Amino acid sequence: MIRTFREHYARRTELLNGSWEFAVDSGNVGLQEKWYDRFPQADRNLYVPGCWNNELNLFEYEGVAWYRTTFQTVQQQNVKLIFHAVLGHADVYLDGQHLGYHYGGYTPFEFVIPALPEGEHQLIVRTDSKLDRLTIPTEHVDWHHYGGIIRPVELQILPDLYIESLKIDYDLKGFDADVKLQVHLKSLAQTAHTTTLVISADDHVVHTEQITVDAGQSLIHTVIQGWPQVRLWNVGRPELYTIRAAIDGDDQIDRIGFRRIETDHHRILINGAPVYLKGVNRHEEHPEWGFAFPPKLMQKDLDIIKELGCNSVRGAHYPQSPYWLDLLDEQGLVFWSEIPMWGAFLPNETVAEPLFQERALTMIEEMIATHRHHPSVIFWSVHNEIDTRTQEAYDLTKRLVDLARQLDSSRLITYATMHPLEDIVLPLFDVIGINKYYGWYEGNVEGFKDMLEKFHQRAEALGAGDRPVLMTEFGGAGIYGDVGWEPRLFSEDYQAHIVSEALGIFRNDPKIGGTYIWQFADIRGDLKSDGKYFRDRARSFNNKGLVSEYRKPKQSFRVVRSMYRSWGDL
Ligand code: ADA
Repeated sequence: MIRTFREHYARRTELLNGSWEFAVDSGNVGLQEKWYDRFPQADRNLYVPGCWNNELNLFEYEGVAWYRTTFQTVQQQNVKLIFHAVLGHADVYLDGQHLGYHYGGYTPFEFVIPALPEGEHQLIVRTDSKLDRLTIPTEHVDWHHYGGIIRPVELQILPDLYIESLKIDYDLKGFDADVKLQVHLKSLAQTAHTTTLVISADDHVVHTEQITVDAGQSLIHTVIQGWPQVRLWNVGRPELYTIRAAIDGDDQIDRIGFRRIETDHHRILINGAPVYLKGVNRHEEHPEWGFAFPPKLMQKDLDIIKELGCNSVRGAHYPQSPYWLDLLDEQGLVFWSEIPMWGAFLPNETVAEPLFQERALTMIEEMIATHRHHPSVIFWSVHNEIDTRTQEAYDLTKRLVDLARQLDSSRLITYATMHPLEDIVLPLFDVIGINKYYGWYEGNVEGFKDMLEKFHQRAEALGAGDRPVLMTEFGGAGIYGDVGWEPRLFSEDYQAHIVSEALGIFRNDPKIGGTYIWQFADIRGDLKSDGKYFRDRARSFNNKGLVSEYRKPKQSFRVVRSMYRSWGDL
């Protein structure tokens, strides 16, 4: 499942999920030997979507690997292949031809193949999960960076005139919305085609029109309408609209929710009402599935997060599955979406590199294109913990922020800083996220008070004193099952102690608009945890979860639940 609802009724779609042939290419000989033509003897079959680092004897493999499957067309057909997410570098070959290359990991890319002949087709993907100084994330990152085709591969059959995309924007005044619907039509035909465009909202037709698209042309058709008295999407009280654009033989469905996002008096306002954000950081990761997180477990993660009393989730540290965001849309939780630029050890030379910057800009663009219709998403975050004390970071940040604003002015632009007292980028943002670990990496929990006092003064001095501040990371490790009589380091007791003390301090600071505990669940740690970068990776896991990697609650979960639940949403 890609979404919780169907995206097409008219278009034929099929998931190429299942058993694909798989071969590791550690010597990187596949390209010279043209594996894309004659796939080698496969090492084994792997289930797609999946991560190879969960499979036998591939636990630590980082590098190149090849996947192969076949599919059938019953007549000559226009075909679209959508890769909903492949980690790292991906080269796609169809019947021995290179279709294209994509770099990234958590966003879709696609190819349209007009008039593909009838018969069996060989689809090959070369992936490379290797991290280096210019990948995003770079080689120094604090999660296990898996390899593989982590989200579904989809095959679609397109008519000669098809809908390339549907984009919906709106302006909201009270309960009245000015809605802008943009239907992007594409022709693969030899002659002009006239079709009837029908747009409906929740099964009511709102617009019908005859449209002609010339042979081989592309056309963006815009419809602007006033929709009075819309139902508003609110935290805890979600209201969704299903929008369908249909032409003869094709359609595209998406969902939106109407809400206005603002800030005032250090609070996030949704539809004019302040909402105190009670959240956790969630990696979309599990010991058995890696990043190929199955929908059933997303539902369970959400149930646990709701049980905890949260109204918000930070998607640490990359764009998460559309299915997950659909669930948040449906349940009325708000989401922080970010690109995987994880910077605690990111050198300034890397930050200034053109290739690194281009990759980051593309990631922003793809994240916004993929998630723009989800009402749950209220923040676009451009990076996490890069060295925002430097001019290099300022210059890159400005480019990323400008692009995000240009692509979507309806959301708040933010980031998470680990240098709150020296940071020079504060004024660029609508909202500021602070990551600090008093009581764990530095000092004791009381240290937050002093740091926050100084931070507020500094923000004021830089002209950013009015921004809501969110505590986007804090916490400490608690090894699941390690409980005792006193709060020792690494025990569940100590973790519960520092998390609850910190929450109390933040709740009493009127300039803090919400809290995201690091983190929801324990995650597999960095492969190269040789002690050089991290000091607390027992079991090679990041053990700061409120629940274990198998989602069993620790003491901290129970303590946070009683606090979050008693706080209300305001
Ligand atoms: C950082 C980082 C997280 C995680 C955390 C920790 O703040 O953003 O990804 O590494 O620290 O556990 O130390």
